[in-house]
Amino acid sequence: MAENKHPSFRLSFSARASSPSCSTLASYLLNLMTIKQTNLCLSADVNSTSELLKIAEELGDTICVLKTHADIISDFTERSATQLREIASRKHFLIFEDRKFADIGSTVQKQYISGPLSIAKWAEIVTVHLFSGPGILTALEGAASSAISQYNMTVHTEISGGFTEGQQMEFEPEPEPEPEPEIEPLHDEIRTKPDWLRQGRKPSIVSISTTISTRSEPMSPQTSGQMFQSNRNQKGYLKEALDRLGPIPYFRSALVLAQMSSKGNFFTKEYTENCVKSARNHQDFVLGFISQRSLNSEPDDNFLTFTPGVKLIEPDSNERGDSLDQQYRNPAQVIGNDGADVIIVGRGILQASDQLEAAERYRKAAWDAYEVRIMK
Ligand code: S5P
Repeated sequence: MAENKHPSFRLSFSARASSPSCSTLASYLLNLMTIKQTNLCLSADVNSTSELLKIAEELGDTICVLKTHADIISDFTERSATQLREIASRKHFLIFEDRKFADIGSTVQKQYISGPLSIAKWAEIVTVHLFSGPGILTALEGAASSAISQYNMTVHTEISGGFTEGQQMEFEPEPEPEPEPEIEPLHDEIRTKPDWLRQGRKPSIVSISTTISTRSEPMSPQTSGQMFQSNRNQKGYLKEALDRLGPIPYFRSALVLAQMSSKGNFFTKEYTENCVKSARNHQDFVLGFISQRSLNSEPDDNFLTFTPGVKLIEPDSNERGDSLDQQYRNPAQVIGNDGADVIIVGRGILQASDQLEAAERYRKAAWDAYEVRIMK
């Protein structure tokens, strides 16, 4: 019953983006979703870089987030990440590496920022299990802060221009590897949210091909929510609104796995509640949850709910899962009834004969369910 739902159930994404409790990245994502009218995250569970880049290129306009499992891509290198980042900035979606960190703090810091994957360099979002206790969030947040500081102190040349339709993809030569960032403890002055944002202002990012040092500039509150109310029918709206939103800010966030979609999983109510309590202590870093329903319960909670185990299922179909205990529900059910914000879809799109048509169907189903929900 909508009457008993948390306020975030009925608030628009753009209104939630303006909330003071919203981190820079969450605010950016919510505004991006509003502009592109998509709350679809594609789970790009493919085995090669070429498949990954092809699907990102072809479906990038329909999604707000692209989720990877880099460790199943047989030829994944730093260059794959650079190429994916180029598509993400041109097609406007965030990258989410579904790493499911679960070890002690010292180990996850290394897994996050170094090794062959060096995830912190290219993925805005990662997933984390809290089996090892809430300290894992402190560790990852510290490593994220170090990666951000390192980035801000380095001169970056971004690929500009992009590809024109039909142009063969040619990629930049492998860049010189950057030195591994030193992992610093989380000091108050090194936070993922800068002072100007704490004062209630949202970022404007100046887009130039070469940027030095701090890239987020304080500025007018122009980029607040209502500016991004959908008005897609207006000619040129999409490009203009995306230009105004600016490039993806260099921040890092985590999604806490608080519930899973698989049958017979061992997640208990108490464990899920502890995940939420821990997340509240890391609001700048925790974007939200991987869960089957919204877990916002305190008045100020503004976590985003990403829900996997989603498929467009015909009422009389028996496709409610796979042979390995995955369970599926419809977008309307998870968004409309259970307050999910973003649906995560893999095989429902990847196995379709026309992936673009399928992605558009999922995008529309999820967006329609969201619009109905906020009008309740
Ligand atoms: O509880 C979960 C959590 C995750 S992140 N259930 C899931 O299925 N996932 C991920 O979502 C899973 O690792 C896979 O990448 C995706 C679902 O894929 P699909 O093909 O079943 O849609």
